[in-house]
Amino acid sequence: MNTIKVIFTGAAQTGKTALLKRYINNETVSTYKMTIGMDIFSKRINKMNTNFTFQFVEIAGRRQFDFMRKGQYRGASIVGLVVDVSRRETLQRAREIFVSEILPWIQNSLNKNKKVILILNKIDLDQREISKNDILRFINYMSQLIGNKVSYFEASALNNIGIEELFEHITNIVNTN
Ligand SMILES: Nc1nc2c(ncn2[C@@H]2O[C@H](COP(=O)(O)OP(=O)(O)OP(=O)(O)O)[C@@H](O)[C@H]2O)c(=O)[nH]1
Ligand SMILES: [Mg+2]
Repeated sequence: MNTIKVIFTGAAQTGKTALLKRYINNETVSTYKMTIGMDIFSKRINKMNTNFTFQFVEIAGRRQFDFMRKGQYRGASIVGLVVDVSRRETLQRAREIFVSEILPWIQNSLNKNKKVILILNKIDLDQREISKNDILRFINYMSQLIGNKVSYFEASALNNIGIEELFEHITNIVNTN
């Protein structure tokens, strides 16, 4: 069987669980329940007459689980890096995670087809602490280090905005591998 491993990472409370539950079960996560360590969500998808199992692994954002983070990347093809538009510190945390985890994951892998997706979540909120310019700068920064492996999506797990496009993109990546 073809299993594709996709990591969802980013600061605590950026909406990783909410995005995945929206996509997998069309479930709304309205109260925060922290993920403990990590969580796995699976979905079977048929592409080009082949069955794929997408294994989405969420790495919890809370600092108390930092000791568990690094090992999760083994065997992953795609990383979704989630940022909360209403909290600037989540962009800073994304940059840290990029440098300390995503960059080594890409540099140490023999397979060159790794992809990184920056996901700006909670775009339903009017309170914005992250601008388009901040995002562009961060994408440029990542692209200088890993080339054209970076794509960018905006979403609201709460209001179901951009979810289909995001996961369509993720599940289509296998077509080009
Ligand atoms: N307004 C708004 N709130 C959201 C959205 N997505 C998630 N939330 C809320 O943000 C909080 C955190 O969501 P989670 O999905 O649990 O966050 P997480 O990234 O999984 O957090 P950890 O598991 O601790 O790393 C919850 O209260 C959600 O209801 C969104 O798109 N818009
Ligand atoms: Mg979570």
